[in-house]
Amino acid sequence: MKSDLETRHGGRILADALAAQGVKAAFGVPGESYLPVLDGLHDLREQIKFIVCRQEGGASYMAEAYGKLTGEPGVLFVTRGPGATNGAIGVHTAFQDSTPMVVFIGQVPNEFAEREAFQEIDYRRMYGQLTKWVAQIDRVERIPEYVSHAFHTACAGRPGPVVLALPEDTLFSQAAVADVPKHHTVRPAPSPAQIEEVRRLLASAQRPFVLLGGGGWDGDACRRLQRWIEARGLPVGTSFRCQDLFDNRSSNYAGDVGIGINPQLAERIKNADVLLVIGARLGEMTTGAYTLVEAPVPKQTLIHVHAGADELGRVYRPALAINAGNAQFVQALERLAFDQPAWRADTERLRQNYLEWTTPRPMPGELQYGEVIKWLSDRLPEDTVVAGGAGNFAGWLHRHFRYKGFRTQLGPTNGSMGYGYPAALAAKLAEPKRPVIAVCGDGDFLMNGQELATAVQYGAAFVALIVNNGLYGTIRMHQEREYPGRVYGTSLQNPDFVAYARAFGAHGESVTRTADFAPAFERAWGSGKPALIELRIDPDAITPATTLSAIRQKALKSAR
Ligand SMILES: Cc1ncc(C[n+]2csc(CCOP(=O)(O)OP(=O)(O)O)c2C)c(N)n1
Ligand SMILES: [Mg+2]
Repeated sequence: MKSDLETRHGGRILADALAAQGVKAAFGVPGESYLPVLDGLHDLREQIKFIVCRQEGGASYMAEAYGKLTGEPGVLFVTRGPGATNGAIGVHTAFQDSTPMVVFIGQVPNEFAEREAFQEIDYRRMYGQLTKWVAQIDRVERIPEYVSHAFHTACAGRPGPVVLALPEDTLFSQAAVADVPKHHTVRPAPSPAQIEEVRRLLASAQRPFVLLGGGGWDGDACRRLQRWIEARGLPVGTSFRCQDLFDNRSSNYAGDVGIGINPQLAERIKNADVLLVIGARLGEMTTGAYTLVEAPVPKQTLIHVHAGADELGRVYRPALAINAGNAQFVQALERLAFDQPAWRADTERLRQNYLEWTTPRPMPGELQYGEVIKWLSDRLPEDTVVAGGAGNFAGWLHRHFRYKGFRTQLGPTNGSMGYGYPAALAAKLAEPKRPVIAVCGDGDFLMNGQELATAVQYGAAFVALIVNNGLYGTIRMHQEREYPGRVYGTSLQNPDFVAYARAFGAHGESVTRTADFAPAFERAWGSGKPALIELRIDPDAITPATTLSAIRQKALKSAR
């Protein structure tokens, strides 16, 4: 009965609503626009950790990475106007990466609405295309309902971000309302007829290929699917930056289907007769810019399984479209048992290709970055979380690191720079017992280098590698190819990264030769502090397989 309920201000009602959702951490940068929320969180500080960050871009990546790692919505608080604009980057990442996330933004009081008051933005319009749902909570009594709706929406079907704007008067007002229990995650299941059709199509296939990707997975579903795939002898690949959905050491694993794909794997996917895609969106990066699978009617018999009904038939008209959650589909799949001895030879051949493809090749310079990644892959504990950002440096990581289990990889499938460092930090805060490393570019790292202060403040001991080539290398590569010799706007003058680390109270190392990496890593790993290791690589080594000078020569030759 309402009259028996305690009267609380909006900020406390919101904090209690988060606690009811099981929220344990929230990331943000404070603003005067949501002071009552901080006051509410102060009461619950033993239950919910509010991690105060240095820039909303970093905070929003942390919330996204937290959601990606745990499967529970990452929670972000930003102030109105400038906080909301700074925070957009992680919301876009959550949208493209299908990560559950709930973002709270301060808002001008209702009485000032639509006057373009101080820092006023209509978030429904601003965030409309970046989210699953945007709303503004105009009445204090309805906070529990809106929060419940937000968590349901973020997790249901294809997960994604939701934004709730909080007008100041809603937060300062008082009400006596009941809390709402934790949300349910609702995902559809396949029908028996659909599973029978999967059996019929797959059992008669000569060159099948399974592709896994997207959001909404869990460790149990991944392990069970792996067992099923191994028992069938099927070859499997993973979509762009979703390499941890299948143990890369399995002899059925054929590699990642993303940027810089193994050309033999690409050919094999193009020539597959049946393509079983589970959870992946079949986006531009995963389809080799829509070349591996032709749009809109694929040559392969496409079985597309996705939790979001909107994704089915969005680009490709599948032979069989199944609207199902990944776990629900795997559970149904487990009832099917069939085998085609012919598949095994093909799977073995693909595996051999993968092993050759992922063996590091020599690159210019004294520091062999591919060997460094291989060294880490061979030695880091199996459950280490490896967070990466966007840039060519990530190419070596994708190619030479073997991911060994679910959620050992955190990467932005939307190709958003600056992700690796805050993502690693969020992982360390979410699961302090797990080892964590970040792999960053020099350009990439400095987009959120300020979060080193957050790592030090919360004692998050993880090692970040900064691959320093003094370039926005990816763009330089494209520039040399398109406009050879006309270098402009792609060179970087970097700080002394060791001094930078030390200035924050972190551990710093710089490595210029391959042999010096292991001892530097051991020191950083053992420092018990946030640590940075600068890897000075030869800028000519632009990808694991080619050099800038080779790209320039080739472009000049074809221009002649
Ligand atoms: C937020 C953001 N800004 C710009 C870009 C465009 N971009 C993609 S890669 C890249 C350069 C990356 O430089 P660095 O981190 O040094 O990695 P490198 O390519 O040199 O290895 C840029 C500017 C992007 N993807 N994301
Ligand atoms: Mg660089």
